[in-house]
Amino acid sequence: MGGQSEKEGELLIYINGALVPKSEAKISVFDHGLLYGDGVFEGIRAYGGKVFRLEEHIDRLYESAHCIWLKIPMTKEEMQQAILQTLRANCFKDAYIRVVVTRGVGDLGLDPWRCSNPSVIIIADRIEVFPSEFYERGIEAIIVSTRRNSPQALNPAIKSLNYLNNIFAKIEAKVAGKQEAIMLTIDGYVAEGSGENIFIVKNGCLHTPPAYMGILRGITRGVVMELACRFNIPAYETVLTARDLYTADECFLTGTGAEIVPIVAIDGRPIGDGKPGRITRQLMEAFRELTLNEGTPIY
Ligand code: PXG
Repeated sequence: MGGQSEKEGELLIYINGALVPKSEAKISVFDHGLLYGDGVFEGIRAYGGKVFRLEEHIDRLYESAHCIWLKIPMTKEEMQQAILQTLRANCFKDAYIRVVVTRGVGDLGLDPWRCSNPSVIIIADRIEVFPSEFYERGIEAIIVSTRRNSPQALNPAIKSLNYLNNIFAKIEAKVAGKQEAIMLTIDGYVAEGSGENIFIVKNGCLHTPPAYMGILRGITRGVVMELACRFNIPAYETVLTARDLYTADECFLTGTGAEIVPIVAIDGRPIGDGKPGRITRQLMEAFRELTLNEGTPIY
């Protein structure tokens, strides 16, 4: 995407109120974020000097923290300012922002009450976008054997630091030589990608699995639903099976990192005519435009 610049030298990382050079940005080995994956995070993007859907991301971060009994030691307004400050300190206009809040330093026991101070980390870095051919030609995905975490065990709606479930899925796709993984729920219904939500187009209508299936309520997913409404494309939350994916007219993934990526084959079966579909392309274009036109100004 380009456009971003970095002040001479090192990236500055926000850790607990201070901006420190990347080489000095360190966290204790006793932090429960490391020891147990005990924490929450967000992935956010800035486009052309504006942060896309910043408030929604901050709201989701605080909701995730609330669900795991973690009190973020700053207000949402302070969090917003800390994110903008980190972007400004690095002179970024286009960036990927990772906000991490961990349980903090404790001892070797699980007990989170022994951790007194949550660690707040904000990393702003250059965006590593997918290769442009992914968007032009679409990607191939497989339905992996690793099932999405059951909401009764660890609700995927909580964006926690436990991402092994998603990493297993990604590994399965890579081992199979495909770009993305599609995960099913424990009951065998379509859930989501390894780090993206999934949509299909069938007979001119958009369908995506309902949030209650046990998925992350993606912010990009929400934006796509808004765009569908604007274009009068009927959009539904529908319980989907593998068969619905194979027989879809179009299919795509949505996420902050991926944006909207067409899927043109699943488990070796071409989707539609095996090329990115018309509605997918319409939504991709509208999404791009939206990211450039709205957002919280950094400067
Ligand atoms: N599902 C899962 C499991 C995710 O982690 C999404 C859907 C899409 O949500 P948003 O709000 O971004 O539209 C996500 C978030 C990465 C990366 O580096 C991607 C995500 C999270 C962390 C890292 O690819 N996607």
